[in-house]
Amino acid sequence: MDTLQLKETCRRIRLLTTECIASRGLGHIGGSLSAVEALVVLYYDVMRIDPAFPGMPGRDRFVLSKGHSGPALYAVLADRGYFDPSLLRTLNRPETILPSHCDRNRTPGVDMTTGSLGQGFSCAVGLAIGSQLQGDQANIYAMLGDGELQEGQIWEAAMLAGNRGLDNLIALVDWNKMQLDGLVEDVNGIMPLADKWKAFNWDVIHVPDGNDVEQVRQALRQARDARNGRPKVVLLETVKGKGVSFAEQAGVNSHNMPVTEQMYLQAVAELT
Ligand SMILES: Cc1ncc(C[n+]2csc(CCOP(=O)(O)OP(=O)(O)O)c2C)c(N)n1
Ligand SMILES: [Mg+2]
Repeated sequence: MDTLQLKETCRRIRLLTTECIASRGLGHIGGSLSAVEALVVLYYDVMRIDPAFPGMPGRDRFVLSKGHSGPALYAVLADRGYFDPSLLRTLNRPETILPSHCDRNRTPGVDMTTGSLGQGFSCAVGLAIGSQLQGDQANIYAMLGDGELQEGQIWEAAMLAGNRGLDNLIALVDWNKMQLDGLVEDVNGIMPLADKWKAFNWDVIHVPDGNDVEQVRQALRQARDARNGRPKVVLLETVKGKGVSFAEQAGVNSHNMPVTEQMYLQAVAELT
């Protein structure tokens, strides 16, 4: 896909994500929209996957450790052909295959059940070790929230991955500077972020604009192609609520906010 096609895909994914959340009336729109470029680059450019064969042995895996951003992943999976996009309007309803947080037993294409912050990343480290033991060539990608980095379990997993030199593991941090009810630096700061990862024996790739598909693509390809005995972390500076004005303007309040059908139509008008 060229840059224009990737940008067009991001626009479509933002609409599908907003539609999905609007069908339920509220949801985690801020952290879903900030992650769109990274998800699109992974699923349309970087990962070795086959939507017709979600369980393909040796495929690359993706763990959305910030599992509350499920709607953005569901939009990508539907758009990629894992399931019918009309199901996006069943978010979090009884019997749905799309719970608000990711569940690998319910949704085709979801590789790990997540939602309890911190835990998904440990599972990703386990997948990376498992892949190496089996001798396949898979890469394991895990997306973490910047607020999620306050979880102690993240650093236990990071330490193990660094010590084991898991060069098939690529972490992405959706560094939108905000968590549930405040700025990350006000609540429990994570700076100096790059130095922390380096101290755990990780290679760090900094992306100044994590909502620029071309910057994200270059960083993720670089991380994927460097099998140098060290895990990689891609720090993506993003904007919470990116691309939909009411979410972007809500800032911290976009974390889990009401989204009506009328607001969805407003997003359609903005993004069309
Ligand atoms: C262990 C745990 N504690 C609390 C929560 C509730 N919770 C859901 S999202 C969130 C804030 C996460 O912030 P961040 O990781 O920055 O996510 P983003 O900004 O990308 O939405 C919290 C506290 C949770 N899901 N799991
Ligand atoms: Mg955040």
